[in-house]
Amino acid sequence: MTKSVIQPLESYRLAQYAVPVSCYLCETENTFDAELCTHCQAPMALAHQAKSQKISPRLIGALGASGAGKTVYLGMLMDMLSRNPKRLRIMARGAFSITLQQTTTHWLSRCRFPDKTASEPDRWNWVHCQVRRPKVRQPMELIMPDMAGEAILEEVDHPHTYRVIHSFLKKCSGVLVLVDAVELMRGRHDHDYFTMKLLSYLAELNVDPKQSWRKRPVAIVFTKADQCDECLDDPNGFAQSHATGLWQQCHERFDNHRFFAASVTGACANYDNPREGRVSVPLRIEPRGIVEPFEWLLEGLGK
Ligand SMILES: Nc1nc2c(ncn2[C@@H]2O[C@H](COP(=O)(O)OP(=O)(O)O)[C@@H](O)[C@H]2O)c(=O)[nH]1
Ligand SMILES: [Mg+2]
Ligand SMILES: [Zn+2]
Repeated sequence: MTKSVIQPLESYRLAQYAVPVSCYLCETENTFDAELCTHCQAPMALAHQAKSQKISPRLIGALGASGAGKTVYLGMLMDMLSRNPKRLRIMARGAFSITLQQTTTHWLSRCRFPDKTASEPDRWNWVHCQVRRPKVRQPMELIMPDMAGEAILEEVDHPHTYRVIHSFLKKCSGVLVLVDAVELMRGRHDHDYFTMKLLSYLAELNVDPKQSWRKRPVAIVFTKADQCDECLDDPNGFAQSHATGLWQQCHERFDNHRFFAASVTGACANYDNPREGRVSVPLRIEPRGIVEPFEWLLEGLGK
């Protein structure tokens, strides 16, 4: 004998699927419960957060080759801003926005640098935060992802391979471009070429002159300045002498650019590990020049 069972008809659930949610980056419509955008893989949490706010968030990019120091820089920036409210007051939106800061400080406090960022977009850390500046009434909502250098290079070399990067940079209001100063000082130009490719990608991204990158703020940040006094003293002069092509391109294509130098550590030691090769160990955390490029960028956005 088969027992009769009452099966509740939950068709009201389907109604929720009838109202799509647009991805914040590429505007593709997704279902309300999608975690990542089906088109570009950006987290849909950004769209949900943006919908619940009056001000629409602006996008800020931290770009640079793999190993330039993006993860360490962004993690330290968020940590410094959240601890020094006199300069800029920052409030993370959504628990996911704290992970980058948490991981960076976790490893630095154990005298290690954080692991390399995975190249799959679904594994990147995104930061969505509200920033209040002294003497400015209106707060800003910002979104910053920590993208992998390999993915950025792949997109620059073969546009549209990483849709999330393409959509992001089209809509982005300003960028911090990180360049490894130590590599430049040693005469290795991989980071220099990478940055030049990236800047020409940006310059050619929007054909409409009204949306072009010419007027958007571009901060070039020389990282690992603890190992390169020359760039700490005069970042502009350092660019001119050690990254001439990059310096020229900035002058010709970006009206609103500036060179900066930054470092997270005061000193590092190196040792050879049979499994990982040469490993760099942060001995002292002594951040310098971390907040300045970000402050300058925010001023540029406000104009
Ligand atoms: N000396 C020095 N080395 C740094 C600094 N920041 C990063 N590094 C080194 O650069 C490596 C790559 O940093 P990471 O932030 O992961 O680079 P990303 O690939 O651009 O995200 C780290 O493992 C460190 O060895 C710094 O401020 N000073
Ligand atoms: Mg990284
Ligand atoms: Zn999307």
